[in-house]
Amino acid sequence: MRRLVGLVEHDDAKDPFPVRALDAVVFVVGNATQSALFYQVAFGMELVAYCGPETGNRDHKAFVLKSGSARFVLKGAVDPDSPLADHHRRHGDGVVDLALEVLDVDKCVEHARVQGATVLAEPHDTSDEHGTVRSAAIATYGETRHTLLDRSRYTGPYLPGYLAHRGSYVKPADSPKRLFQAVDHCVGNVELGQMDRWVDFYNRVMGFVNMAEFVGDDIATEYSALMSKVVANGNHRVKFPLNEPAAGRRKSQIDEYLEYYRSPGCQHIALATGDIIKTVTAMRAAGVEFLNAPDTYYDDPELRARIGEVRVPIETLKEHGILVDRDEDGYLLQIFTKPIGDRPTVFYEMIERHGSLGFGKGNFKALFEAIEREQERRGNL
Ligand code: TYF
Ligand code: FE
Repeated sequence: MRRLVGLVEHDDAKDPFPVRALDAVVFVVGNATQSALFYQVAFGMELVAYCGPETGNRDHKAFVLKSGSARFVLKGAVDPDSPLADHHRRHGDGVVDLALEVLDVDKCVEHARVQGATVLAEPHDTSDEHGTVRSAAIATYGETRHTLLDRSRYTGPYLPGYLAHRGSYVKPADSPKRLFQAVDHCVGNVELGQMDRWVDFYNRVMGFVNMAEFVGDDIATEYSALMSKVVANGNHRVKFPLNEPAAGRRKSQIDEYLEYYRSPGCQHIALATGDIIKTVTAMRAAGVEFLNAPDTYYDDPELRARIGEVRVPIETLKEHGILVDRDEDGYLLQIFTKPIGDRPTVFYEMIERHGSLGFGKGNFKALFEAIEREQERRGNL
């Protein structure tokens, strides 16, 4: 496997909250049965596990999908009185859980508790014929949680209670093996003035460190009125940028999110691909809509000078609407979908890194202007 870009040496023994990896992104959606098909057809994901009424869960259905190391879990209420139905009524489709694989659930929870975290589920074991998973959960921004899992004693397809399940969708023989390999980062939107509080939460409670990239007042207010800082776990495998709205000329895209999500929550998930051209071509063919950079973006001589040589001609990037940014470590290619649900809330980013550890700072102007054009079309500026 190709080395993951940007991992750093890290001594887990000295970490009060050692995180191995992102375990899963768990969504509550209005129709998990149909969303599961969307992620197979349009995101090329593989359905691997299921629980629902047929397996003894009368409350909701849950579909587990994989692409490389990325795992998505889609939950939809079956019982009209399910808490998931209330969650969906309020927030629409969204992320309820950024689950983390940890080395020692009890140690992490104890540290989190001492640091003032809200423990939503105490450490406990669940078991089936495939073994035992130890897990717990702590609260983060809005109604989002971090479930912490130790699955070292478990060999089943996901968690106890889930059955291996392939469904009936058959991928066309000529489609790429997979469209993305991993989750690169998960971004949270928090309320005005709360970003530093949440950065502090990740520092103190979860031992995350601050990454260099941030968007301050200066850039923010000029284009799209947001501020952003990035925290990462010890080895930088798990990266969580945090945005807050800033007072700008117009309504911030973060305000629009908060208004429609009705609370802080996860704004976008960035998915790492080794071939963004192939990925975007396949996703577009399946009907996924992406934000478009204006042609002037690619014709800008300053941009061309700054980015230098990348692995494809700029004309190809222009054809596909892919953005490019370079920093001292290398470059990255990225593109953003429009919101994937009915509300203007959650969207995806596809990212191909070539050394760069950043988040596309050089693209913020073009990107935020494209987001504003969409906001305007929705009447939310
Ligand atoms: O994750 C990031 O920081 C980039 C840029 O509302 C970004 O993907 C930041 C804020 C935003 C949309 C994209
Ligand atoms: Fe991003």
